[in-house]
Amino acid sequence: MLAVALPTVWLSGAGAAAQSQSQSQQAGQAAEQTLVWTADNSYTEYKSAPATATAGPVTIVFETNESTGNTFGMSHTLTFDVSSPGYNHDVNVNIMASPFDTSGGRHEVQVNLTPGTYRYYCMIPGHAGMVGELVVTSAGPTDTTPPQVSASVSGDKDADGNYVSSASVTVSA
Ligand SMILES: [Cu+2]
Repeated sequence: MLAVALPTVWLSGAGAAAQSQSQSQQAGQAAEQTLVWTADNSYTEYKSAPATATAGPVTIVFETNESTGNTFGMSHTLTFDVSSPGYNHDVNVNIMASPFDTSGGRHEVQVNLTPGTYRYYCMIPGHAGMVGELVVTSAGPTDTTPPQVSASVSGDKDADGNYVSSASVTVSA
């Protein structure tokens, strides 16, 4: 009897794994990316900036205030290039931020990124060194096909159909 029960255990285990994979895929589709740029007292570089992202909806956060090291009250922008050849120009991001603006120097915008490279910079005069690139790759194809799982038991059975001595359980996925 124990051997007969085994494939049931294996099958439910595989089924549970398939279910959890499916749930994580749904969670992955629902999850939004958040990309954060920060600026401090420097006018030659952003304090931090993302280098890569995945195509799709993205929340862009640009923050420059005391918590990011901007103690001079300096204004910066996060501006996406819309004219230089060789870059994506399909989103409009031009955020002006300073620690004492009405948002406390923290701004958010929603955009939809497409595969390619975006160039961003700070357009405050004298801040030309604040420039960088964001490389966006396409989201991988979503696997919505459940895994194929099968199990079979082979061995010698008694008159009641119970396996005697050892039985082999073959599971394929
Ligand atoms: Cu700047």
